[in-house]
Amino acid sequence: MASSLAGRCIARSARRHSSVKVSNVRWSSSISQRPGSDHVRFPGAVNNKFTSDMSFSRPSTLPAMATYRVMDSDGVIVDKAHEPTDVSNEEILTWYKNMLTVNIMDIIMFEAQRQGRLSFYMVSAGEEGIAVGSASALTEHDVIYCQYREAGVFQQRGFTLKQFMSQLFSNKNDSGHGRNMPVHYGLQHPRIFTISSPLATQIPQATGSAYALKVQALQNPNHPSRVVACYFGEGAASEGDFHAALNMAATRSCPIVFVCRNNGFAISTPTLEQYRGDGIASRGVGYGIDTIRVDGNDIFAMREATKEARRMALKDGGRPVLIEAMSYRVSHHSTSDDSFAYRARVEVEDWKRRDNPIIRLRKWLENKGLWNEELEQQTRKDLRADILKEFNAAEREKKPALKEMFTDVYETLTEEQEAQREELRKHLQKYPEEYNLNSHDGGIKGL
Ligand SMILES: Cc1ncc(C[n+]2csc(CCOP(=O)(O)OP(=O)(O)O)c2C)c(N)n1
Ligand SMILES: [Mg+2]
Repeated sequence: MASSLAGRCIARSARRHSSVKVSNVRWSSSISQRPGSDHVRFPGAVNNKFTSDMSFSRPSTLPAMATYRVMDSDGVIVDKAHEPTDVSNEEILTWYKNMLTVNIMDIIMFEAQRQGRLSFYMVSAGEEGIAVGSASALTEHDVIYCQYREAGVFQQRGFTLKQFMSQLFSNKNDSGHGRNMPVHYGLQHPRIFTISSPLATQIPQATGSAYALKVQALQNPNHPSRVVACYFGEGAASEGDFHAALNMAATRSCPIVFVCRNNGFAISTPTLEQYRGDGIASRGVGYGIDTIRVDGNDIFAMREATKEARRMALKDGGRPVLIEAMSYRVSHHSTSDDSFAYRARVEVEDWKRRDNPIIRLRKWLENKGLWNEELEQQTRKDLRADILKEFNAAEREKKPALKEMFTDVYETLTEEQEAQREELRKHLQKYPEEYNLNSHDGGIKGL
């Protein structure tokens, strides 16, 4: 019943939207070429002219897509028409504090991993503006898929320090019950899907979600309009999943905003070795997707571009939009990486000095008289104290109950799972001194 209703809705929407044009085109293209026409009408290229000038399109001769910015590196708004007027100073201060929170948390957690208190960590240094700026333009109804370097999205959406720390320490309060590597956050509310390690898998999933939202909107037009926002790195865009997802989103006209963070590296592979085209933006255009390249160090540009992308994504029943956000990965890839093995320290230092989304917004706030050194020092001190409080509490907290190893795959445990649990129980009873059973919630009884 539900599926047939969905089917009717899709069919109705298809008639109402893009397919109307497509079917006309197909119909007219079936009347072969009109004599004397200067246009070609192949089914796969419906609007192009004949030419007797044989010239190959050479991407290397085309200008690179420009990078949109609102604010320069001195925190000055370049074109006063783009002064952020749709948002209060208080809200802008919240963005600043959110970027600072993630930045301070990164420093603490990176160190904690080095001390052996945490198994793994990834920082998002230099990319806080992309995450916080774009997330600030989304509504609470929008659905989000992330890669792993977007802690700022979680922070902007209200993920609490306790939630961050519970996941990082895999304790019993972790919503994922300690089954994931650190940094693979996720929570049903505020509607952010759990991060998964295999690159790019979230991109087709996000397109599928956007298609579902489109169908939902047709079934229930009174539901608040919503889009999917899907984040990924430029390295992930080398996966087949990226291409399938973009093409699917384009052909099915799905309401989705793709946010590609182009930070110059996929672990040790620099972008020059990843592609020869004009970044990831040119691929969006290739798939017939409205695309913009944005300065990722400029939080105002990120917000404005995402807000507009969101509006466009909802227009006429839905369409995808691609944002390529440019930045430089000033950090190592993760705690498992030493990037000075493949890039010069001086290059990183140069980028750190040259630009940074946090310093840029700070300059803007100071120019406005909204911020000063004293506030900076006090805020940093307070945030550090808040983070350390949750850090210490989470580190001391019990690990998830042992039974969580078996739950949440099937609604109830299968016979095989029951047998495996029993086998584990016997093993733990036989060798209790080999395991730190009491660090788990309920000890052996928690199995
Ligand atoms: C399918 C798959 N292949 C390879 C990896 C290993 N891997 C993890 S992160 C990464 C680089 C991704 O680079 P990018 O998408 O640019 O994100 P960034 O780390 O720069 O934020 C690679 C190759 C993986 N996790 N999954
Ligand atoms: Mg990258």
